[in-house]
Amino acid sequence: MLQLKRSKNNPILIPDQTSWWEKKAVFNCGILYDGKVIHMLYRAIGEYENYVSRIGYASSSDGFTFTRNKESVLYPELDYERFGIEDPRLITVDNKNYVTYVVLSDYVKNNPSVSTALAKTEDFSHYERLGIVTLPGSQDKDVVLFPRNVAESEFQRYMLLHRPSAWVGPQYNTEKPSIWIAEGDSVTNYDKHSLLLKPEETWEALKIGAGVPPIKTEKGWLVIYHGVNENHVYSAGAILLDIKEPTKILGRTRTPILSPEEQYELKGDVNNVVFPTGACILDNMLFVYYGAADKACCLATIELKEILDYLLSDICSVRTEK
Ligand code: BMA
Repeated sequence: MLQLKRSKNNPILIPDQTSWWEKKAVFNCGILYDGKVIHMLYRAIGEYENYVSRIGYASSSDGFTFTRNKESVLYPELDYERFGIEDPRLITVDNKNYVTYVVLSDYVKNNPSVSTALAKTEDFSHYERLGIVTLPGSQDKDVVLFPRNVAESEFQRYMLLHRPSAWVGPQYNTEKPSIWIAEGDSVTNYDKHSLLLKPEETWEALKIGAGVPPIKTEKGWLVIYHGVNENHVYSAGAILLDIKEPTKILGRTRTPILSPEEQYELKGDVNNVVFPTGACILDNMLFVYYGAADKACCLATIELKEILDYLLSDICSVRTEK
C-alpha cells in the first residue's frame, strides 16, 4: 500500500510560546510555491477560552525550514470573521493569489455553523476580502479552488471542490458529508454543483473533505483529501481527476496514504488527526503539508510519479457509479 513518507524535520512548525496569538497551536497550513519561494499560511490559536483562530505567514526556500512573520497577517476584522478564521488554502487563479478560509457563526464551543470566505493577496501581508463564497445553510468547508491560467486553461469556467455537510439525504444521493464539485462564471460565484466523491471505505466512513487544492499533473488533477472514521480518526487519501472533465474520477486510493501514527499526530488539541491542507511539487517530489492533532504543522513527501502510477493502477480503480 502506498504511504507518504514523513519528514525527519517533523513537526516543521510548532506553537511559539513568546507570541500571544500563536502560543497554543499552529496547524492546517495552505501552501503556494511561486517558483522561488514556498509561501505558507497557517491557522494559529493563542487562547483556549474562545478558541479564536488567526492566520500566520511563513516562507521557505527548500520546503523544510520555514521562517515566520512576527505578526498575524489575517485576523478577524469583518463581522462574519469575528469568531475566528480557520484552515487557509492557497491557490493561484488567473495569476492572482487567493486564500479560502473557514468562518464560524458563533464560538467554536457552541457548535457553530460554518461557511467559507475568499480573499486575494499580492504580497501575503495585505488581503482584499471578497466575501463568503458558499451557500447559506450548507455548512460548507474544505473549499479548494482549481488553479487556473487563462492562457492554458482546460475549462472556461471557474471550478472548486467543497464539502457542504448539510447536503446529505436521499435528495443529495449521499448519506454522509461528501466532496462536491462546483462551477461558476467568476471566482466568487458558483451556480452548478455536482456530487463528486462520497465515503466508501471504513477509514472515511463518517465524512470526507478536500484537503489540498487540485494539482495539475500530466496524468490529471491530483487531489489529496481527508477522511474521518467512526472513531474520529482523520487520515489522508488521494484521487486523480480527468484534466478536461474533472467530474470524471480516474483513480482513488482505497486505503489511507497517511494515518495518525507518530506521537505528534496521536496527541494534541484534537487527538488522532492528520489533516492535509497544502502541497507543492519540488524536484518531482510531492510535498504534502498537514496539520497534526490540531497542534503543529507537518510535512510528508512522495515521488510524484509513484503516486500517479499508483492512482492509475488497478488497485485504485473506481468501482462504483456516482
Ligand atoms: C475539521 C476542521 C479542522 C480540524 C479537524 C480536526 O472539522 O475543524 O480545522 O483540523 O476538524 O479537528
